[in-house]
Amino acid sequence: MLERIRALREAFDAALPAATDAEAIEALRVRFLARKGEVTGILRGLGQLAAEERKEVGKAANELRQRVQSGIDQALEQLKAQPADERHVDITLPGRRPWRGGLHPLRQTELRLIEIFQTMGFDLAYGPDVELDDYNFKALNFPDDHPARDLHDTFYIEKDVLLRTHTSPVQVRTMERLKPPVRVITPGRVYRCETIDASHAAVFHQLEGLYVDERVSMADLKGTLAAFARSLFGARVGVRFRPDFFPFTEPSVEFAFSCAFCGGKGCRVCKNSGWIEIGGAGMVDPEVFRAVDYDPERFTGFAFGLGIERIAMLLYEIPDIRFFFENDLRLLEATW
Ligand code: FA5
Repeated sequence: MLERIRALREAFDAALPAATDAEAIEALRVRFLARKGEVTGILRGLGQLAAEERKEVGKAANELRQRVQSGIDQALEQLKAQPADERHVDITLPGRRPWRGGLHPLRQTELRLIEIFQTMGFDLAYGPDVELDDYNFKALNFPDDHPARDLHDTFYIEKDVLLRTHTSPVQVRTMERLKPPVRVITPGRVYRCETIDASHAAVFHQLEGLYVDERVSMADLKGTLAAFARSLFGARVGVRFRPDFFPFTEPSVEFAFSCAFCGGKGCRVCKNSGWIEIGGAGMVDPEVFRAVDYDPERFTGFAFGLGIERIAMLLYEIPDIRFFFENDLRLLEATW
């Protein structure tokens, strides 16, 4: 037994100088002193020895235990005292990258749209989310109790105060402020008490455009929207205009872009039509000009309002509008 203790001491003395990092020191501790360690094993076996032998072996084993313990303590002390770059740290390894946030795909889309229209000469204008009935409806030629109001399921705050249902009230606010020529776009959040599905949300974003001057025509509207579609989706995108109705434009159209998912052949996303509705547009109704004191005999203008989510769905090939609001990292990372 004494022989074994001596061999262990020699093994420990030989191994200690090589244990220069925390991991190697811990390995020594486990090998000699842990519950199943070699020194612990000897100490445990003392009970089975004859009384005289026990005394001698016990003494030697305890000395070895102390030697190992103090050797390990010293090695740990030394390790702590060493400067960090000598502690076997590979300082050439690249550091851990901090987590970097990105812009939400809707914000990225909005910024792209703003850039395209700014290069065409449109300025930016903004209006409030909490809006007066006068701006959201009345000045836009929605008479009281007119059924067109039912198209917008409105969240009312008070009788004449509401969450705007579209960005069109900013047209009125802008024309009250500026004299023609006026060329603005107004991005923003809008609210409708809608049934939510793959292409409808209750809170979503629109971008409104307004151009008023002498001799602005429907051809200018079509050319502007077609140029916009091509800047976003390339020369092959199709743009379709169909008659529609809005109280504040006459004539009015709805416009659609060919479906980016199937190239216009028809698929689940475009409900097999090959087209995705992007927005409404038209020539500003003379009634709206009268409400803001513009002379309808002298000025004409076009306006359009498009859904930013619809464009983002096409750009990033996202088949369901609800993904934008779930903050799933797979979507946020894939679109950044
Ligand atoms: C309007 O809101 C008009 N203010 C647009 C307009 C502006 C017409 C200027 C004429 C002149 P509409 O309700 O169709 O129109 O909405 C316009 C676009 O917003 C739609 O084509 C669609 O892209 C988007 N949109 C409408 N409802 C939702 C919804 N619930 N969720 C997501 N996008 C929507």
